[in-house]
Amino acid sequence: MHHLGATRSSLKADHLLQTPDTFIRTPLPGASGLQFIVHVAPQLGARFTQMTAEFESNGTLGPTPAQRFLFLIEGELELTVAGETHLVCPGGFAYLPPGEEHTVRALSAARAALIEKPYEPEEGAPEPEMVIGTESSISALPLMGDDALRVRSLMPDGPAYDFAVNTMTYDPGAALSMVEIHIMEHGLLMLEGGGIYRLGDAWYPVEAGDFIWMAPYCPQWFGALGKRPAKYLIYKNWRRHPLGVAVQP
Ligand code: UGY
Ligand code: MN
Repeated sequence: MHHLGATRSSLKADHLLQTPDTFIRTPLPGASGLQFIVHVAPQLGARFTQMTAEFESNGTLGPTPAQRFLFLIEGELELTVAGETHLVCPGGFAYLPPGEEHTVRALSAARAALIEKPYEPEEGAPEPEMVIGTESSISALPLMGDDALRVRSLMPDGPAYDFAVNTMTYDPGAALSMVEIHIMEHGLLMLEGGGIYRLGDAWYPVEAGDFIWMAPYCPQWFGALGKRPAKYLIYKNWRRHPLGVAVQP
């Protein structure tokens, strides 16, 4: 319920904070029994899309022209790919390289983060390979030696892969040690807890359920507040030349 048009959501040239009270759902081609919240897309200047897919039980996802990363937030999904069927539970994720045919069907009402990006081939690099995993089975590494801020890398890192998706978990009071300003853009979904996000020259209170897009070079900093850890899922483009050309080996 809006109070005279007030919302925490904010759109600026270099960032978007989108809070659940401003989410609009839309159907997309090829999918049935589910709706999409398109958080960010090239229409806003991003070079990827990030959506939340909200499945009814038995809903099925359509194909994508791009590579796809799926992270399950709630419910259960069945992923069929390369002749095998996998059960995906909350915290489960999958990376489907471009052209990897697959089907996704919901076994219950479910909610998943979907990140899609046109693949940028790299001269001499191997083909990217499919990944299916669970966040909890990935080791958490302290960021810059800070045990109170832990990063789990869900994607493999190597020349074949042109983006990364991580979870970052902040103990109460933990914060990024610096204001970051970098060429990579981010798509970020708050999964747990909350805190203060600096984006550009604004400081926003944020909490679980919020989405943030940060354009390249958007100044960014986060500090966790409250009595429980804050956790987010974060996308960044990675390992490709800024001019967008394949570099000769
Ligand atoms: O990977 C990152 O750039 C990350 N440290 N950024 C962020 O949390 N805003
Ligand atoms: Mn960053």
